[in-house]
Amino acid sequence: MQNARPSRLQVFDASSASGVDAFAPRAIIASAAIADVDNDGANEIVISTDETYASPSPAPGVGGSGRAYVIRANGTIAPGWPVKPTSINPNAVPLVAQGVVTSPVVADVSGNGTKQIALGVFLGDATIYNADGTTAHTLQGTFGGTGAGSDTNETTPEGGLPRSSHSPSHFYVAQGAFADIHGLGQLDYLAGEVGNGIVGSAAGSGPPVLFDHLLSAWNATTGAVEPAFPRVIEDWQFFNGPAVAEISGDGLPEIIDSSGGYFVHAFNAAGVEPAGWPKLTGHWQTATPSIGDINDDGQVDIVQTTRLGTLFVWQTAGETCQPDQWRKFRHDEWNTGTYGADTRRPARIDDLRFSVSGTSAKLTWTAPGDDGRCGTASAYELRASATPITRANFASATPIAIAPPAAAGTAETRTFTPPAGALFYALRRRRGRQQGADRERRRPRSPPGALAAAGRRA
Ligand SMILES: [Ca+2]
Ligand SMILES: [Ca+2]
Ligand SMILES: [Ca+2]
Repeated sequence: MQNARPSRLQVFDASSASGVDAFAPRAIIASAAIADVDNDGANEIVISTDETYASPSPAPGVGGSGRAYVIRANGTIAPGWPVKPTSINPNAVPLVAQGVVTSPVVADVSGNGTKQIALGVFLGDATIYNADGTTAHTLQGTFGGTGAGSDTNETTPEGGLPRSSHSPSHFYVAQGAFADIHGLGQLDYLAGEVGNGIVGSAAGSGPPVLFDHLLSAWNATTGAVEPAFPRVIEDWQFFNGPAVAEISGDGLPEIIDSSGGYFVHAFNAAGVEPAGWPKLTGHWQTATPSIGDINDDGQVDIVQTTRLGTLFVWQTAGETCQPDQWRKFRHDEWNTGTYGADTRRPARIDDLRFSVSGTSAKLTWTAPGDDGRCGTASAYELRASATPITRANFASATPIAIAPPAAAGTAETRTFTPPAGALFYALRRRRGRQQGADRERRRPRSPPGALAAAGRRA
């Protein structure tokens, strides 16, 4: 996607579609989501734009609306789209605060195959739309009064509960995410927001008006505000947003969220941060945190870059093999922006050994997982040949049936009668079921595993 004016939505792989072309009269600074929104077997492109229109307005003479689209693979706009979310001021700052500037996020909230899409226009309400463009939930950012979120129980200026006087909250330029923050198989929608004071601040001259910066969370099924949210954070979330993973060792996910205010927070569904959090970087952060086990020690690590160019990495107590949540900007390695998209290959088999025992051949290796070194792959494909086996000629080598995979990390041994003349063996594993209950009902497509080869004498 590029943002020359007028903007074009360009598909760069010409073989994948006949062409998606110009439709937006203004810039696109959001990233597209790619998902089979209508569950017909073909992916759609979900994209929002900087377009703004004077109507429909939330009130006469005030505000306007933005636009977001679902584009089918043949380049046409899907029925019911674009949606036209309304704002009290959708045209505040050229490019960065104009229309729907942040990236739509997608999830199968109800688990029936069709997807929901969450997005927000600048100074509007975040909204969850159905696949057909109808509104599932307008996410009112109301909070406060008494109890959670009230002035009286705000305990800290940062990381605490918002001031009720700053209700309602408004969507602006922070990114959103879907995640199962309770670990119960029900999704929440998360987004950075600002308190209502920004409306007075935007109204004109005079002394600065203070307002809370917030991390908001709603039950995506009901649209209700989570009781422990929104949380107050220090500063603007300028095109960054939350990432989600279990990092404390208690099995319940944390929402990792940063801002211009130098801190990286890790709130669980109750709004509580683990010991040692938040982290101080001392810099303005403009990137969504990324989560993965970068040193392969079985526990996930959190990576945060800062605007001044420092890269922070924190080790955590969260198991590497955990249900997938929202581990980076745009969710996954393919940047689908879609909760549940499974883009992880099985880990490489890197210890394949071959030996001969009488008339039998024997292969040994350590079982890879289904997602990296996690889970159980669905099948092995063993091939033999008199000549070296490569990815290109793998399919033409002689297949040898062997028993299916054991769980990741298991020592595997298979003995078999070698085909006549076989000198080389190659082993590949195929993807299996998703791990975690909430992933079993989704049907993502997955990349095949890499090839492991062993050779010599049969
Ligand atoms: Ca489709
Ligand atoms: Ca936790
Ligand atoms: Ca690690």
